[in-house]
Amino acid sequence: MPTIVNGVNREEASLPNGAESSLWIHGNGIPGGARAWWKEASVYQIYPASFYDSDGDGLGDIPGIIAKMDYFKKLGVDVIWLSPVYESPQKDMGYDIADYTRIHKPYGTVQDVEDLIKGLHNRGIRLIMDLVVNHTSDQHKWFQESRTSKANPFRDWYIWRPPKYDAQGNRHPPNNWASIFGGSAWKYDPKTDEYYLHLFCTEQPDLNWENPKVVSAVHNIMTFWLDKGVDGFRMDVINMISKTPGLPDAPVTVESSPHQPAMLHYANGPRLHEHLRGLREILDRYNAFSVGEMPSVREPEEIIKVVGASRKELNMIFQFDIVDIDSGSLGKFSPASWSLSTLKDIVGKWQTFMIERDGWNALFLENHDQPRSVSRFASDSPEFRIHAAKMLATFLAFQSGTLFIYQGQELGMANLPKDWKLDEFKDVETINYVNELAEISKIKGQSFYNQSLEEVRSKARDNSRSPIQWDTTKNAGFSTGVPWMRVNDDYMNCNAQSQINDPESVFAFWQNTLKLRRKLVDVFVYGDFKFLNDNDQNIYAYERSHPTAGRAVVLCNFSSGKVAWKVPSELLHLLSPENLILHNYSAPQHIRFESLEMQFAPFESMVFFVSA
Ligand code: TEU
Repeated sequence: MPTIVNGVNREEASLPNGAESSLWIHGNGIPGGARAWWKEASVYQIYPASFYDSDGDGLGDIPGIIAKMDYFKKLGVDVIWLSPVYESPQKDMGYDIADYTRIHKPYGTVQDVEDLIKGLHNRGIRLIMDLVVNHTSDQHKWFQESRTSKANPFRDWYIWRPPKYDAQGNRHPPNNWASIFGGSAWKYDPKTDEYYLHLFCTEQPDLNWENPKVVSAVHNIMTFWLDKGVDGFRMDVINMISKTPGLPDAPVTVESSPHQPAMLHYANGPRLHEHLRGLREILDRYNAFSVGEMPSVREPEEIIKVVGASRKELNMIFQFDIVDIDSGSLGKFSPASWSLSTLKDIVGKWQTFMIERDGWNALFLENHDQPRSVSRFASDSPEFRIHAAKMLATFLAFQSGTLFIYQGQELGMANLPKDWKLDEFKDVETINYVNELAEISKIKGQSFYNQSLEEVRSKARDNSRSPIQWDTTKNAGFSTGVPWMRVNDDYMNCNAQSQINDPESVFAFWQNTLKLRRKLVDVFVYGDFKFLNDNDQNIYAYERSHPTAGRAVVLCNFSSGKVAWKVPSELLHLLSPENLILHNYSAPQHIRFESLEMQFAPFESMVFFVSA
């Protein structure tokens, strides 16, 4: 019988090559739990506006994506996640949906989506779409009806409340919740003398999931697309659909503001799991994939209720521990430095927790809401960008979980230049914040404004929304028209055409990484994880192992310096050149055994493997 400690099967795994036994953490005796296609998959996220413009109107479109299907095949991804392409006034780049069963005209048609599904399936690639059902656009017919009168049948499809009045008779919102995009989370509608809730921008009214008709309408949206062959969904802020009954005020945590962060009242509310089980029933009819986006929730015990295999809710979720690592106490645009030891703690926590509890991770460092990871977590300087992008690929891709790559990450695309004027930034979150900042700075002064602006430039969602850099022609080959957003100036040095046939490119490195992950799936997807939680502030080292498949060690230098790393004695025999299976430098790396030290070049990463 294996030794059970705290309910976890902690046995001395019989490691290959007589390596010293180590404490390996795995769950139900099967490392990584039951096998499934969605666990082994790598997912490539497309932000349609910026991917490829086929008709020269300056906006990416679905025919443009269809034109690039062989690119996805060449890269070696298994699933495409398509950010919203539905009919929308585009106040939040399509995350404000006016009709879930029609396509935003500049993007194409439903037929184009069907053609995309067919073309991808013919290439053995699946398609998941974005399910944005915490809110709609204020232009959705449901909301247009809802706002006409309190007696309208659609009134209760949204969250309306009467005003509050103070002793002086001044009108106020129903509670003190702040919108995530700034200001109050309530918008007053004079026609019916009530406020409606919008956790995001005013044009994104929250749906009322207490209304069974809303739940049923969402189920119908899912089956509409699943019946067309869509293979699953990424579910936008799905943990916000259940709010605290009574919508009580949030505690005052920002003294200077009348509006307070209220995540405790809208993240993972009391009926969330009931609703998620309802969505899962639909998904299971199609063996469909689900990844939920769950900002503002950190507790592993809360998250395992969603992604635990036995819970029958979602396959996995995006949790925000890593992408919030540099958010200060006043939110994402307030400064905070981060350390490698914090990153180690986060990754170690989630890797071991999900293996122990038969849950599943979604692995990501970038998406359309985040800045470029090479700029944020490493370096986008001309000297280091390529090695740094490859090192981050190594860091991420060999962890246990489903791997997500955001468009352009496979090329090592970087943040927008620091000297761009603010009018190049198009995102509603950025614009709202900069306007708010201008007001605050009237009190806090110019230096506060300048410093805060630097944070905005580093973290704005716009950084990852500039057009994909395809080649060195006008607009980097993205569009023959005027791009909706300016192309990054570095496209001459960073573009797909110069990389797809270059064995030393970031693209080629991702190709190899995905091949290795697939080839050693028992180790890298299903294997155990051992975190080397050493205090080294430069080297991130972790081990993966599967009793019958073998053992791997992943080493990443997160610094721009040449560093020496004291090799743990139990790894010495493994870290030899003949076991090196992936290296982001072409020059061979030699380990100096006598001093038990390994020398790392800037942002150097290596993966060593020995079979069982
Ligand atoms: O984002 C959820 C969310 O919390 C965002 O506020 C995000 O975390 C933040 O912008 C990080 O800076 C989802 C979508 O991914 C985002 O694009 C939408 O704007 C938002 O929901 C509303 O649909």
